[in-house]
Amino acid sequence: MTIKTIITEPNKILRQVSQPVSSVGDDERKLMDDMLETMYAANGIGLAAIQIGIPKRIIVMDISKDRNKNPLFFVNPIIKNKDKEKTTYEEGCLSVPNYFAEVDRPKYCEVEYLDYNGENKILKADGLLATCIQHEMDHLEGILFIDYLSKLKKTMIVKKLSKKKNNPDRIIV
Ligand code: GNR
Ligand code: NI
Repeated sequence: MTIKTIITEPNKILRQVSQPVSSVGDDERKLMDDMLETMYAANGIGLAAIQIGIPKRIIVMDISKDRNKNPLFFVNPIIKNKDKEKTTYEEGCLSVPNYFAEVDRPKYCEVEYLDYNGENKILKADGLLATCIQHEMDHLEGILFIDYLSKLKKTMIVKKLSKKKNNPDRIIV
């Protein structure tokens, strides 16, 4: 397994729309292994393939808090159902390092996808799991959480990231 470099804003690659995978084979599993290792190394709870520069509809996630890892793999995910009710979560993104902001998203959703073995699955998600899967699925469309902020906040973040010097640890906008 290999730890890959995570692409950060501003970078046009992050705006690409990712393409569906035709089947889950050894190449895709190798990619998912590398993505998971990269995500763990960066202390993230999710990662989309485009964040390491690969425009495929593949996501890895692990929202477990303890040492008992519980990785989830999503290939070609589709949202089947989502709540009208919204929930607010303070989101961050490995491609927008050190910046955090509240984002509203549907509180509950159902996602259909292929797993690590290429088997068709449905996940019913709420709480952080629902927030995270929707954040990751946005990456597949070239959307970042900062796109939901005011133009002023978004511009400020992108400007600061493009200078990337003396970035403090954690900035909540
Ligand atoms: O590590 C991550 N934490 C997080 C926190 C709140 C909402 C979404 C996320 S996903 C993020 C990792 C990432 O950038 N995935 O694309
Ligand atoms: Ni992200």
